[in-house]
Formats: sequence, structure tokens, C-alpha cells
Amino acid sequence: MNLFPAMKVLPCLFLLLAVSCQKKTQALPPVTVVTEQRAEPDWRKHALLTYEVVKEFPHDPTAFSQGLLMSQGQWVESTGGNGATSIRRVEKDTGRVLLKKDLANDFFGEGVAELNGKLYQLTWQNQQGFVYDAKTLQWQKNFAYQGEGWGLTTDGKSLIMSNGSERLRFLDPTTFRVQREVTVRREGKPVTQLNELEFIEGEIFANVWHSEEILRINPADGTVVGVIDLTGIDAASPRRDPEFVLNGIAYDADKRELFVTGKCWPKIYQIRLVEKK
Ligand SMILES: [Ca+2]
Repeated sequence: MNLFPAMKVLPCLFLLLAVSCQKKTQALPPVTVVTEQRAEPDWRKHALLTYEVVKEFPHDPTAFSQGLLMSQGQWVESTGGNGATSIRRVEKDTGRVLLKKDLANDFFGEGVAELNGKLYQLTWQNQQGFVYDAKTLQWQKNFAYQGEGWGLTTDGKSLIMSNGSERLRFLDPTTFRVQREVTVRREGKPVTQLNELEFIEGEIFANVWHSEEILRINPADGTVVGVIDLTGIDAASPRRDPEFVLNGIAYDADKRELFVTGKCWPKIYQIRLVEKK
């Protein structure tokens, strides 16, 4: 029996054990867990809110606003009307149109959302939506859906769509399949005519057609958790048409700035939400 190889290996084993034992007894370096706590917005505390105007921005008074969002410091707007439908990028402070794509006369534009470098635009009754490159507005493809298209936003994963009813539909942004739907209920009763949308701090803010209220909706189950009363916000502007109603919510998530406008309103208002007493 030749013990020599074992004799050679044993000291190595002892050495390894010694090292591993030493490692076990060594104090672990302190672990610093960096968690970026995003403070809850103040408005979350109140179910009934109203507004203070922080700043006014120019808005094209011929833009029949059906979808509004903030993208890299610029407005993206989808306008409606047969023969007046467009998607555009607009300079925030001046209202200057930087890029604009007009759609054919038989399309009536509706909501718009930005996700992963693409813009998604709905149409009202065409049952066709469009995908564009978000920076260049270069058209990429069409997509189909059932029923009418009204408002559109995103929670960063799904497209969230209204259709004038009390239902909000969550769509896969790649296949456009319906993932789920929620019924929006205010004090237990379904609310119809849900229009322009914006996903804000984990909630869905929704315009209601012909109303000066914005609803705050829990995306999990459709419950209305709060209401924002915007009565009179554009009262100083000349009202040329009863259809020129509040419609358009945009949010700058980095700066936590909230903006609203309406169809053919001459202004976009940056607002601060305050408790309605
Ligand atoms: Ca919006």
C-alpha cells in the first residue's frame, strides 16, 4: 500500500479546511441595501380633490385633443376629427409643432400611449390602431381591436384602453391580445364614457366625456378611489363649441408634474392637486 499520495493530499486538505474555517469566522462586510423610497404624493390622502393652476402653456386651438402625454420634455398629442386627425410632437413651452403625421380622412384619431420607444395611437370607430417610432413618428405597423377606441395609456407593461363604456381593457403591447378587463365603479355604480387616460403613481386617471371631473381609478379592480373637480379651469377661454370639453391628461413622472387640457382649448394647464373642502 502506497501511502505517499495520501500523505501529499492530506496537508492540502487540512489547508483547505483551515481556509474555509477561517472564511466562516471572518466578519461579513456590512451590507448596504439601497432602496429608493418614492414618497407618496400628498394628494393620495384625499378622495376629493380640486386644483390650483401652477402654469399655463400654449395649445393649438384647432387641435381636437383625444390623447396627450409628455415624452422627453415634449407633448405628444393625438387629435381627432375626420380630415383633422394627426399625431404630433410639440415643443412644451412654445406650442410649436416639431413633427406631425396626418392620417387619411377616413381615420378619426383617439388615445395615444408611449411604451418602449413606440407610440400607440387608437382610432375611434375604425378598429385600427397605429404604432410609430416615438422619436421620429415613423409609422411601423397597424394593429386591430374590437369595438371603439377612446383613451389609451400604459402601466409600463400593458396598454390600457377605454372605449366609451365602463370597461377598461388591458392589452399585450406586442400581440394586442386582451389580457384582462376591469369595470370602473364609483360608489359601486359603473361609470361609462371613460375617455382620455393617464397612468399616474400607480393609478389610472380618466377623463369622463362631457364632464369636468377626472376619476382616479385603482387598476387592479376598477374602483374609483378619488375624484378631481376641475370645474371652471378653462372658463376664461372663449367656448366656441359645446364639444370642446376637458380631455387630455399628461404626467411628467420624473418631475411629478400634472397637466390637463381640452379639445381645441388654447391652453394646457399645469395643475397642483389640493383637497376639496
Ligand atoms: Ca394621456
